[in-house]
Amino acid sequence: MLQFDRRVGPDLGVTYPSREVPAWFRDAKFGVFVHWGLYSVPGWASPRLPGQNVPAELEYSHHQYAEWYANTVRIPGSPAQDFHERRYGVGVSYEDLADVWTAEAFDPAGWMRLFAESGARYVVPTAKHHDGFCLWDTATTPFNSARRGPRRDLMAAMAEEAREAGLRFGFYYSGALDWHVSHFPPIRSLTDLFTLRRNDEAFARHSFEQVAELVDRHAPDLLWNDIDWPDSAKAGGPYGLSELFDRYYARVPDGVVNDRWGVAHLGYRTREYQSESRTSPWVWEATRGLGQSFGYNRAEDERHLLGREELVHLLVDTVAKNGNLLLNIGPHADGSLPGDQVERLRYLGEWLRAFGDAVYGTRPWVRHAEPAGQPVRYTLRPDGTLNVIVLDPGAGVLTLAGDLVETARATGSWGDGPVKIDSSGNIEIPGGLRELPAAVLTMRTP
Ligand code: FUL
Repeated sequence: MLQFDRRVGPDLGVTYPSREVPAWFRDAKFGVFVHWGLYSVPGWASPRLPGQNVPAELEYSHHQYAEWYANTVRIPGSPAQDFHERRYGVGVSYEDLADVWTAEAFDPAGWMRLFAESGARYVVPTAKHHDGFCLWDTATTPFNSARRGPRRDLMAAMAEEAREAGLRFGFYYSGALDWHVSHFPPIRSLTDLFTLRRNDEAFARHSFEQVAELVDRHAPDLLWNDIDWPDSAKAGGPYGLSELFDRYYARVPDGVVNDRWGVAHLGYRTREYQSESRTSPWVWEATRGLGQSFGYNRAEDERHLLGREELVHLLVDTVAKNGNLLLNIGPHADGSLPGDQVERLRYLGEWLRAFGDAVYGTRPWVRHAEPAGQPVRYTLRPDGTLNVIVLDPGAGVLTLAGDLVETARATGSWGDGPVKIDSSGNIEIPGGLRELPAAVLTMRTP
């Protein structure tokens, strides 16, 4: 599994002041990531079951992320190359696929309504992934969705509809990797990943100009950069990274950035297919696909996807540890959303409509869980109400930690009347809550 957590660059003698993560981001808790691009046309990667590992030397030739297709397909003998030749024929390049991508079922208003209904408070589509194909009408390259394929400024449509649906809008951008303008051999290892990338001034300017276009046009609430930033821009100067941050924060004073710029400017930390083990003092964001890829992977099925209950538990666990969940959706190339992903979003939305008060706007409590015993997670509401989120309500009984029993006796509630609690501190879980993936007991803070 690839991990790119917390990359901090060398000391360049330039200060990138850390800014406080804005309250809207801390309160939002749940966002939808969208990996949709040219890579959704083949929409294929070597499928990998949850928890299944491949030897390190096969990690890239059998890459589990479908959005890496443009790289994987160039590795001789890779399963993706085989898939590509069978599907498109020898001699058809990845970039040729730009002309067959029509996105005819793209319904940005429908997407955003669904994301809002699923309980998300922000959305982060990929503006440009490592393949270099831009999903907006850019002056920087003709390799973009207004000139090729969909013939539409997809980012503009998404930004507008996101806001219409009441969502904050950010975008993902691949800062130092662009396989369309950089001519390197394919990446085959983690070392390659950080060496086969552009660091020169011309490329730094290219990245600056691309992000600046989107910042100026859409005032994004969030900048989600990936795989670092060209080194030559890190020490300042025109088209430097600090100039980009200044421009961004001038345009969006309560904007926020992530931690993947390769400099010591930590907006919030990211974790990919991974969690923190306990409450983090840093605001962080867990991200993963519903399956094992971000981009749509037609080789995946139900076995590769996170279950509905697991999804609720993932959100709750993340929030209890001071994190947000940025859950990824991988649309089909035509813009329709895979049914199994939609179904999970709806399920989460239903749970959040009932129990959102235990999630949105909360902060971590003194501990996120109990070291042993029944699985619960804790969050604290702004008014001091403690949420005890029970992850196995089907057990029928909740055995509270000793220090909570008296408070629960005095102030505990399942939402409709006082709790039934016996002398050893066991609480009956009402029948109507037992079928749920998680139920919430509230009480005043002890
Ligand atoms: C990684 C990328 O390489 C993946 O393709 C994906 O975009 C993930 C969110 O970040 O670093």
